[in-house]
Amino acid sequence: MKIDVISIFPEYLSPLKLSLLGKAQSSGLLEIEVHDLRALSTDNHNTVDDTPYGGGAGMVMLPEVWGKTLDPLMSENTDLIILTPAGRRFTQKTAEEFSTANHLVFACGRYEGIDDRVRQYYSTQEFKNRNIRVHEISIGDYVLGGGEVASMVMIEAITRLIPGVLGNPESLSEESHKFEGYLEYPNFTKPQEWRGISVPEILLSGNHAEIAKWRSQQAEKRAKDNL
Ligand code: 6GU
Repeated sequence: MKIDVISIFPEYLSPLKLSLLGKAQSSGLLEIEVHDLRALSTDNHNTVDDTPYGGGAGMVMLPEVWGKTLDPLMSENTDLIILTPAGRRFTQKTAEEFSTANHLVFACGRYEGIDDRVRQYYSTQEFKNRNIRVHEISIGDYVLGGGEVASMVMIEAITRLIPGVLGNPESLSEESHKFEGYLEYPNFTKPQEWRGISVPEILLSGNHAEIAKWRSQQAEKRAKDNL
């Protein structure tokens, strides 16, 4: 999978080089490229935003600099993801859908967002014919300063579903088959007793059927408590 991320703060995305994502890139499973939006700004001040038509608070990101940056990245079979708190909610299901994608481009907006004509332009028939889709996505009901952290959340959730990226593929199939990716039971390891608190007896019993039953009850209880 190829991933491009565009931001006015490319250093903000440096964690993408670390850990499992770093390994997946050195092994060639994944290629992540971060682009500085200001690299293609046209004036001396590297302006990327201006006041909104119609008035109101804040600044809007200029379509021209986004167009110049996105045009060379829009290859055949690409999903363009515009990060915005007004977008469709990102879930485990969305992560699964994007995990089989060929090429993801993340457009990280700042300020009050990107001029809507950028979304409109890359949604036209010309781009549909080239197998290019545009998505506006939010990671939850709260407002962040920009799309950078949201893009990293999505990239981590999506890429760990790519075969070979996660260290232990067992943990993936347990998640998806038993708990549909979001419910989990509580886990314990050594020692058997820690600060006066013991590991639940059932987990030491060796009775795998009973352990599975207990775990699914616990997962269900957690899901209810979190409502
Ligand atoms: Cl994708 N962007 C911003 N700025 N805030 C958010 C978000 C995205 N998702 C939730 N809040």
